[in-house]
Amino acid sequence: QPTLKERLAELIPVAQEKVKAARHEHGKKSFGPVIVDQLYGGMRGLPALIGKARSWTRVSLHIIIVAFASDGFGDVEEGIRFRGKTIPEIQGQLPKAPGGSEPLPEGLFWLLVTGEIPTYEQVADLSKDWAARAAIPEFVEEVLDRCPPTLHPMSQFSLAVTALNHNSAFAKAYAEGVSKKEYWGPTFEDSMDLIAKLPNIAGRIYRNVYGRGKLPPIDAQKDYSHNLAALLGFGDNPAFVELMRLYITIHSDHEGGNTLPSYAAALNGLAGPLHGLANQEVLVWLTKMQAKIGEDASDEAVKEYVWSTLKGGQVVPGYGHAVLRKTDPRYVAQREFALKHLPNDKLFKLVGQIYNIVPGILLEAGKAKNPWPNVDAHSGALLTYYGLTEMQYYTVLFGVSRAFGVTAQLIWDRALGAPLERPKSYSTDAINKIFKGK
Ligand code: CMX
Repeated sequence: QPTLKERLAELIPVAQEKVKAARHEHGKKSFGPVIVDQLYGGMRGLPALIGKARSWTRVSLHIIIVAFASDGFGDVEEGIRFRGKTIPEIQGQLPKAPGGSEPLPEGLFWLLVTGEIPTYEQVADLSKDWAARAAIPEFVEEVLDRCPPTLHPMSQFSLAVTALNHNSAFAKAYAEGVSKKEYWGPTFEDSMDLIAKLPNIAGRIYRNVYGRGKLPPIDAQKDYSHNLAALLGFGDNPAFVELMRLYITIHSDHEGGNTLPSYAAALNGLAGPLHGLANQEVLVWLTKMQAKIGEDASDEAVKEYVWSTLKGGQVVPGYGHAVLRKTDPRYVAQREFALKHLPNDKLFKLVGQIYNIVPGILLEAGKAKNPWPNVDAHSGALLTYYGLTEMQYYTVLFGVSRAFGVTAQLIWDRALGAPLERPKSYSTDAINKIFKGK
């Protein structure tokens, strides 16, 4: 059976030819009009990129452009797809750990990179490969150890990833004058190294910031999520390990980026409160709600609290989406996990109660285009249940997962020689001038 890199080496020339042929045949065809509102509206809905490690079909044309601030939604109604597969499909088809029922993120990475479902053996080999690459350079450990615990975990995360660039295989190959045709090889190595090292970075930040003692070593016999859970201090809880497998799998899909430092920049984008930091904000909001109206509050009391949030000019965190127009399937996957593992948990019940209440209120308020919950509305309640209660840390886990999607795209960007993306901007004066008298 081929390794991931061997399989990629087979797939890349075929994909290169396919792109060449598509450009030859369709290159000069118009993709439709761009309207001024799309310029003011953050380029939403503007077809401007080709998805490379996602689906090659119709859906890839719907992806949104802002490379570091957007999820890869295939279809706004249907929701997210990974290489054309829905979340329930990947849950059914990807290999599981012995005794586990959630997909292994190793398999998801294989799927994102190749478009194919791997065998269990191929996934197990990836687990071993990542375990072997997991150590981080000593100076990166020192950078993290010297961060004050008051520095937000996401800032620490971004710092550490930027520092990893010191050992970048791509940077080295580039400096040595590697041919453009060979770019994808060192990029693949960087991607594998990055993913492999994230548990040690995330674990170190968690333990440093919250005083949780020393990191255990990586266990080369265990899968990625098991090691991540162990580094955080939850390796003895099989349900938490399962949660990590699901969590890393469903948070992964994303646009690409150019280099390791771009992934660090992506982390900074993810750390915005209306984006990835919303999973922290949801828990902050829920905790404040519980403090104000109690743990078993009535629907009326919850409604009043939601309205008071809106009237205070704030958003309801965890609801709405820039692209999606229905309940986020990643929310659904997490809800199903909760129904299986923690059906009677009070916080989960509150999350469910809010699910019944908030969409109606957002519809009545009449502004949000999507009144339904997004991925961030649920994850914090699951982590809290297992004792990972430090909400400021949550987006770090989100960022670990995102590396899978970003690097899968990155490898293909290099393989296909994708250009830097440079969307053009206009001033309002220029818009007025262009359309004067039209
Ligand atoms: N609560 C209150 N108002 C909301 C809202 C919410 N959850 N979602 C949207 N709105 C408001 C917007 O603030 C906007 O108001 P203004 O016209 O006054 O500016 C209006 O409804 C229209 O917004 P939209 O087109 O529906 O949504 P956007 O594409 O502008 O923004 C998002 C999308 C996610 C930023 C927004 O829905 C939001 O702020 N949600 C809460 C934060 C959140 O959960 N973010 C996580 C998203 C998932 C992720 O990216 O990780």
